[in-house]
Amino acid sequence: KNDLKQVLKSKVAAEQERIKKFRKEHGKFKVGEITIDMMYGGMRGIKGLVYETSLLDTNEGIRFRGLSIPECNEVLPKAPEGCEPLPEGIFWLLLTGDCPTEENVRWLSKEWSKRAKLPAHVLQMLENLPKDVHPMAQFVAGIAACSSESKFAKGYTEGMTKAQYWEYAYEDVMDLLANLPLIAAVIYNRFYKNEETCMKVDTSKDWSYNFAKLIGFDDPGFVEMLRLYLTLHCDHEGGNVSAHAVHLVGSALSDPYLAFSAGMAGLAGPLHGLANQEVLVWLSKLKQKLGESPSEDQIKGYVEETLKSGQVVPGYGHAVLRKTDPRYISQKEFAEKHFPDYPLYKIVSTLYKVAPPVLQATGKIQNPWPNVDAHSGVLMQYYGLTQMNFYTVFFGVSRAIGVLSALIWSRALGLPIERPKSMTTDALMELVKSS
Ligand code: CMX
Repeated sequence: KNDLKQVLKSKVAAEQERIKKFRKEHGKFKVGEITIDMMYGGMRGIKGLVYETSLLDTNEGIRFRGLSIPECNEVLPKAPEGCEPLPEGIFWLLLTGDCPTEENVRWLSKEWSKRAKLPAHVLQMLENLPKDVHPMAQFVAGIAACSSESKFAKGYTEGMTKAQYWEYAYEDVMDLLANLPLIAAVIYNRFYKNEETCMKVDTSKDWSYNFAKLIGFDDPGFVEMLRLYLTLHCDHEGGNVSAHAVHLVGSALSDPYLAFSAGMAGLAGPLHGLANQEVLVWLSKLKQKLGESPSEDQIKGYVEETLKSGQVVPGYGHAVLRKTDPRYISQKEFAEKHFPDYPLYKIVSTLYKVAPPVLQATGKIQNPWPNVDAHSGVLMQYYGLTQMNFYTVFFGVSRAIGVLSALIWSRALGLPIERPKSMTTDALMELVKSS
């Protein structure tokens, strides 16, 4: 009952059947309308993708297989000595739709630690990269280079059947999740410490503990923070850039390593995952200018200046959400519990008070509230992980959990190659004229 692949096997056939029936009965049902503004506007509001693992409500935030973030924090298993949910648990939940038992989660921790073994050529390639290559670019390269190990690609060459796609994808996903902390650690240790990474993983410990250890952090507080962080950033339905990129590239039957590296290239953008780095850069400039304990008015003035100079206020706003991101709240609660008097946390809390009205007053920003990236860097800073251009790599390790669970399901459901129709402006004008 702990073997995840067997658990999944029992679900796949039933789900295929359910969807077949649903499509037969309602395949021609109209889901919505597409306007010209939507086409020029980044496809906002177009319901055009099927993605099973999570769903975003504009006001409530994300739900993972129906569970809100506070519900997940409550019900997901914890480490024997910890209070925060284990990311292994959310992987089990996203993949199977069932809340895992403690035993399930311990099985998964062991399974990932057993599979952790980075190919020598990947290590060598990372070691040969110049140090000024951004950690996210290194991460993308490291993941893509692991494609040499893909069981999915090998299976395809050897003629696996369509019904077997998901099983081969599952094997790659498990190997990739096992190896992501190693790839991240090699980059971190070389980039910031000029050190080789000791690749030993403790098979009696969980994924986050081992990840923290690999980068030289053994403070139990940091490990707990990492467990929460890696759980919170795992998935945000299918249309965001990283999830959509993985889905799109995976639909061409590129193997999970290649599909995931494409998603990570998207996460590296400043309007998406890089925003957590941008927040810290922005906060550091604020501190440089205004000192460690600025007043509310000073912070408000800094937000106004940022807007006046034509820049975005990083960590605020969202393409879909219209309220404070519950992932922000969850991180805030963690900070409140562990370091309520940390000066940087106080600045971030004051921002939460003063920034939304300023953003709202512009009249054009759809969502003036903070998103996940407004808080995560502060947690890292408190525990001494100060290298901000590494933050998006943590985000990426976590994001793997959701987008790769979804990728397994895309292959299990036999979703075809993605190919929406594009139009030229002339063709659109013609369409309007002839209507
Ligand atoms: N600061 C300043 N201006 C902002 C803003 C912000 N935080 N958020 C939105 N705007 C501006 C947009 O740039 C846009 O301006 P123009 O019309 O002049 O181009 C206008 O407000 C309307 O934008 P919107 O419909 O509210 O937001 P979008 O869906 O276009 O963009 C997002 C969403 C997240 C890219 C945007 O809010 C932003 O740039 N935020 C800052 C970066 C950030 O925190 N990104 C992380 C998001 C979470 C994640 O993916 O990790």
